[in-house]
Amino acid sequence: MNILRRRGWELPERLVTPEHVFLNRRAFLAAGTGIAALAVAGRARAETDPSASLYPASVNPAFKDAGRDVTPFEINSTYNNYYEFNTSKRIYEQAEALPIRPWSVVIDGEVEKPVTIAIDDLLKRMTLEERVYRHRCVEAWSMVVPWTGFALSEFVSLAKPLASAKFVRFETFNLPDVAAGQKPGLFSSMPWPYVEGVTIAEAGNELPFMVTGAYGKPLPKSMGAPLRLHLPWKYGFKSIKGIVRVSFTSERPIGFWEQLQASEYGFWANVNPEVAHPRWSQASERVLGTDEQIPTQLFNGYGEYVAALYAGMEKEPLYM
Ligand SMILES: Nc1nc2c(c(=O)[nH]1)N[C@H]1C(S)=C(S)[C@@H](COP(=O)(O)O)O[C@H]1N2
Ligand SMILES: [Mo]
Repeated sequence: MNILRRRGWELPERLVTPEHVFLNRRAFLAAGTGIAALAVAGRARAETDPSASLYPASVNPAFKDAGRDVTPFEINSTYNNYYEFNTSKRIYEQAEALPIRPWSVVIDGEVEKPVTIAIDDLLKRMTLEERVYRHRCVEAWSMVVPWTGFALSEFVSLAKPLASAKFVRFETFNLPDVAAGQKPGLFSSMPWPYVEGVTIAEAGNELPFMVTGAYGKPLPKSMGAPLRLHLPWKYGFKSIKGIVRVSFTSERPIGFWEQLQASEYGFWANVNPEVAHPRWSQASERVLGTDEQIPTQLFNGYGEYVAALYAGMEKEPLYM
């Protein structure tokens, strides 16, 4: 297990990370000692989380198997992109400081009636299920996660958007006192809060999943608790974590990464092995927690669900 982990960590994600601040190697190795602490914190949380009794939820048979091994929890919950905390992959200890109760989500913009809903009320109103999804980061690594959550389309029905709503815009918390990466000065060029968006048509697709749990338990903070999105056919940066606001808009939202570097990270960001990132190939991916390098699939293998969304849109930069 140790060897498996160490190998996964030592693989050269630093060569392909989108950030320009590379990980300090000594800090990186030192972080390994925090695993046991995380396991303890995770257990404590599972006992105190008011939503704990909702897990595990029943598995959606259409998504019970992603065709690859599920990435071990210990790896997945300790290897994360969450720039609010810092730009390394080792944010899980810092993320524990995020208060996730009380937590509410604002629904506003082009809707019949803007509302603010407490996370536990939202959980009661939505149909929770488990789905095993593949995740492909733009940095050319991938993982497989048994998520628990509800369909974004069910959330959209709850929000009752107006006909003028063409996009759904998601926003993460902005808490510089808790999340050091958001402190002015440190990474002050970063356009906080983190924002992402999809079209209304994409939001109505079967795949987009509002995630509240993973591995049959409430979601670890490192993975975006208490609410994150997962869009399995798009590069991972679209799958925004720590959501506090969902707005329905007539204008296309500009995502965090698009704002930082529009020439490399666009609105659509659909996975395509044939369209290279300006600085690296997207043809294959490293399987997190293993030494394996496997071919990347168009739409991350979810084309049967989503390809029709993009018919006639060949002029759009669909794959960056
Ligand atoms: N708020 C927020 N959401 C985010 C990110 C982030 O830095 N901040 N990183 C994204 C990226 S690049 C990836 S690959 C996934 C990682 O999710 P994971 O930590 O559960 O593996 O979260 C995405 N969502
Ligand atoms: Mo990513």
